[in-house]
This record gives sequence, structure tokens and C-alpha cells, in this order.
Amino acid sequence: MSAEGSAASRLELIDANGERGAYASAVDYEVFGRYASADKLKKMQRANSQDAVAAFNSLTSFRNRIGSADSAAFAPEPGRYHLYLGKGCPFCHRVLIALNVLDLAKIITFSFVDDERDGRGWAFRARRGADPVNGFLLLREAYEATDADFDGHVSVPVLWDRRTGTIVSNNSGDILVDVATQFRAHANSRFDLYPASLREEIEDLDASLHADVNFGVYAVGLSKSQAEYESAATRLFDRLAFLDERLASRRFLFGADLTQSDIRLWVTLARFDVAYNPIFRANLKRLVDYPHLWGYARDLYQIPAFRDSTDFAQHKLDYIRNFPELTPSGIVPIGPIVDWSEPSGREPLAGASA
Ligand SMILES: N[C@@H](CCC(=O)N[C@@H](CS)C(=O)NCC(=O)O)C(=O)O
Repeated sequence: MSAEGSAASRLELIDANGERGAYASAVDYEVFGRYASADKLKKMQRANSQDAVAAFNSLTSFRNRIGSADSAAFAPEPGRYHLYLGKGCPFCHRVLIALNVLDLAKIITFSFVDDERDGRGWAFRARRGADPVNGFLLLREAYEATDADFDGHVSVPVLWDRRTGTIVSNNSGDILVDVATQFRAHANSRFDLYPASLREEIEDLDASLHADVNFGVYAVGLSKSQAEYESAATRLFDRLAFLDERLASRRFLFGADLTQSDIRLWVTLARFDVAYNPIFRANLKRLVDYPHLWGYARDLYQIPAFRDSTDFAQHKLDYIRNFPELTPSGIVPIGPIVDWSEPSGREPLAGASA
């Protein structure tokens, strides 16, 4: 961390009486500045290039795995791990849906950072509660407990190990796979989100979902020129057309059964018409204009793990707040009115194979 950053953190950890409270002080842009993701954003704005995806991936600093031979230190023990999540973050949303679909929330605990951040990065405040595991005020403390010289981006999700007092991983893709595979003995669910027979195909599809859709919407929203924007938007909407077609004859991306690929795709679809379409100008079509994708999105919304973790008004607000350069007035659009609870009519596709 820079000298300036350390000073800011130290200032934060001590209140007027020299004591550490349960919460970080309020977001304060004047004292702490805006969250400094300028270098990351600059790289990400090179839409459509591998550089952009690589820049995004650089948000991952710790990549140990639960239960793998080379991370043997991290055994899949119930009650040992905790997830620090962001309520509005689509990458956290995936992990949360998987956890709840598999009914694992008693085995792996979770809590939320505050929705807003200043230059200190993610923090714990009254709105989403204190850190129940370590009493940290800033999530940066978890990073520094893992690497005292940590000087990178403080991102969520974070998978924390109570035993070693360190971060196992802050890579949402790896965390999702580990949740889906390493705790199956404790899962109370008919779903196998990462079935051995489909892993190669899932990885292939997930790579295109990541580059063209999950990250693709950011490439559109953060484009710096008309040409960049059009090329990123074309890539995104070509992929959505392909997915719409794929879902014409299959209930889920791999047929009759839900997999992690569906969760990955869904968190972006859930934000599409409230955030990516109006705020990121991803507006060639709306989600509701795709007959199969829209039915599929509603079908998944009927599953409590998807529905209960989703708050469309909140997701809209998150993007207004987090991208002030795109919405300088901060005015929150009143629409759209969309009925996600309308029956999806997709049950007849249940038996279709991948
Ligand atoms: N590599 C991470 C990235 C996740 C990510 O982008 N999280 C956002 C919130 S939605 C974040 O915390 N960003 C921190 C930053 O901008 O440095 C992952 O996929 O798990």
C-alpha cells in the first residue's frame, strides 16, 4: 500500500477517542477520494482486446483452491470458511446463488460489505452490518492479513479461511467451482452445478460468457470511442443472439439440468434492462425482446435462490452510484416496469438434452 493509503487506513481504524468501533466511518470522498480504479479502468476500456479481459482478471490476487492437492492446506471443512460479498456485485451474486441453490449457507457463512466505497475500498458499515468474523472495518485488512505488502485492488468476493486467518481466493470463478464441487457431501440439493461429464464444455461456454457477456457489458459501458463502443456492442449482441437460439430447444444452457453456466449468465441478464441497457448503452435490444432468453431468465427467477438474492431497484441504483462518469446527475430512471413473475412456459423443454 502507498504511504498515503496507509495513513488513510490508520486514520480510519481509530475514532476520536482512539478506539476502534464496529463500523468504518461514513463514505467521505473529500477525505479519502474516489475509489482509485483508474489504472484498471484504463486497461479495461481497450474493449474487445484480450488486454481488457486480462485487466479484469488482474483483480484477482489470491487463487488458492479448496480441497485441491496443491492447496492441501484448505480442506473442505464445514464452518471453516466465510465469504465476504457485495450485495450489488454480479460476481458475488453468482457465488451467493450457488451457495443457496446447494443449501450450503450453514456450511460456509457469508456477510456483506457496504454498498458504497470511497478511496479506502470496500468497508463494513451499519447498512449491511459489521464484519462477523474478524471485526475488520475495511476489507483491505483481510488482504493485508494475507499479504502484509498487499498493494492491489480490494475486490469482492473474498473467500476467507478462519483456520489460517488468510484469504483463500478472491476469484469468483474458482470460488463458484469449489463451492459446487468440494462441499457436495454437505449439499442438500438435487443440483450438480459442475458435473464431471460436462466440465470441458462448461469451461468452453463460460469463457465466452465471461468475455462477451459478463465482462462484455462493461466493455460496452466503458468504451471510449464510437468505434470501440460499436465493436463491443456487436460482440455482446451477437453472443446474446447465439444464446437465445441455443435456449430455443433447451430449458437450461446444458439441457434439462441447471449448471454453473446458467448462474453466470443469469446475473448479467438480471441487470440487463435496469442497468446495462440504459446506463451502459447496451441497447440494441432489451432482455424482454429475446423470446427464449427472456423466458429462460424468468424460469430461473422462479427458483428461490435466484429470486431472493435479487433486488432490481437496488441493482439499478448500484450502477448509477458506481459509474458517476456515465450518470453524472445521479438521477435514477423510474422504469422499466417488467413482470419477472409472469409464467415462463419453459417446463415442456425440461427433457431436452444438451
Ligand atoms: N476477479 C474478481 C473481480 C470481481 C469484481 O470485479 N468485483 C468488483 C465488484 S462487482 C470489485 O470488487 N472491484 C474492485 C475494484 O474495482 O478494484 C472476480 O471475478 O472475482
